[in-house]
Amino acid sequence: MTTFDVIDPTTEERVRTVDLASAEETDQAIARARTAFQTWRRFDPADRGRLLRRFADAVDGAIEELAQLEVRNSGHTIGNARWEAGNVRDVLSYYSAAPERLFGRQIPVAGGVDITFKEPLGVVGIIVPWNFPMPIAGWGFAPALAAGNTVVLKPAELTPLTAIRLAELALEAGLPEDVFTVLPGKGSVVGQRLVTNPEVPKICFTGSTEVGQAIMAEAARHLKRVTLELGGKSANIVFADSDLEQAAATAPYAVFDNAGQDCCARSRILVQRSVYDRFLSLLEPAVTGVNVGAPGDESTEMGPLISAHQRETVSSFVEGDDVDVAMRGSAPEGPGWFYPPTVVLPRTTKDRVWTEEVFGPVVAILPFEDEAEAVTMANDTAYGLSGSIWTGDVGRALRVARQVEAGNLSVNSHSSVRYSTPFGGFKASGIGRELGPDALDNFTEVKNVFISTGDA
Ligand code: TAP
Repeated sequence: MTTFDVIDPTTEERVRTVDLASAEETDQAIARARTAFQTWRRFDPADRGRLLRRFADAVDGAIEELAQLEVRNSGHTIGNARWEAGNVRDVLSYYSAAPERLFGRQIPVAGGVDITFKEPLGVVGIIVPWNFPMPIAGWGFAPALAAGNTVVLKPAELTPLTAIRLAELALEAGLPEDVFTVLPGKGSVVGQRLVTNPEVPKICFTGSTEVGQAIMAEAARHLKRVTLELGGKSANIVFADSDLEQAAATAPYAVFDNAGQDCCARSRILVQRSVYDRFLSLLEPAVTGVNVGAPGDESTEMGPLISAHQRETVSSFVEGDDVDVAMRGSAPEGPGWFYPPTVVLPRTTKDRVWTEEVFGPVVAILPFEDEAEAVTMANDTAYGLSGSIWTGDVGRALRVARQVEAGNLSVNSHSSVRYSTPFGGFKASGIGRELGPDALDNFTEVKNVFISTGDA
């Protein structure tokens, strides 16, 4: 049996040793989920909804336990971790209404009645990254289960603990065995097998663009459905007519939250040139004021990075003679993979820190002249996940929002994610939508049935 030592990124100490599944065990779990699908899909829709509500209640009762587990496994601040566990509860509760509302259509035709059904797909494979272990798992399994699929979920090797607990809570809530299976394991073993096993018709993947591309290529060989939630390099566009104090005070949290390990991080700040200097001076206290420390402390705003490897990756964007650091916050010394909030002034729009996803607490700032240049610069990226627009002009807010090539935009706010609204990327940021009413379409196939009335 292969095992993995889960390490606390704050103390660098072992939290638990987890057994990793093999390719054969993955096949066996898929086969069991396939059998369970035959009954789960036929459940009375009201009962399926009731069980998902009980699962939501079980998560609600375990919020503090799950949150503390995430603090230790992932170094998330306790405030964030409580929100993340609460998000799983809310997503389950939102989709618990879906089984009774998976409406088809009745389409007028000659000679009979034509109706459509939204049929479940079968066993859905969900591959989760380490940056938001709980919410990203929930965004996959809640709508998938609600639509009548069964799920085999692979958490990231680094962060399996909350997913393991969620699977236990599902059983405690009364979900039948093998409807929702969590299988800790390596991406190259369990993840790969989920993608290649022909009994899994759908893969829901969140992670790096490279692995997402490889999964899509392999999925194409089997014509598997995919939802891909990949990286981002989102723009925070600040116009001169905005509430500059508010824009500067909130910008750090739009990129340093979760230590910048967030695909929605607004890691490029674009500021209109006429207010550029003033914005920088307002930004400085906001950056140095970010409280970085032990994630279990209630007042901490930013914890450590997930791993020593991730810290090396992040620092590779900043260390070097050709990088101009404008300002820097603080980070604790000693154990823990901390990295200080850092603001960089790129020399050109070709600099790596301006073009590549850092996935750490590093933000780059550049000025723009006018609205047209702001849009051009915002769109000058392979990615298209999210972004923010700060302006006092509602017409401009809508004009720019319509032109920025990204799936999730916010005006005078940095909000990206609500369980009741769709979330997903344009361009290299992904394919498909999670959350809101749209997610169910990604876990069902439309079936058309014509019934002759014999009078054609
Ligand atoms: P990935 O390698 O993409 O890992 C994401 C998930 O995919 C993990 O569960 C991983 O398993 C699994 N996986 C890896 N190789 C696979 C394969 N060949 N087949 C199937 N599944 C596979 O991301 P990472 O290496 O952890 O992070 C690298 C960079 O990706 C980050 O620095 C960041 O830029 C980006 N990233 C983006 C996101 C989002 S939300 N878009 C999330 C995480 C990372 P293991 O846990 O075993 O590796």
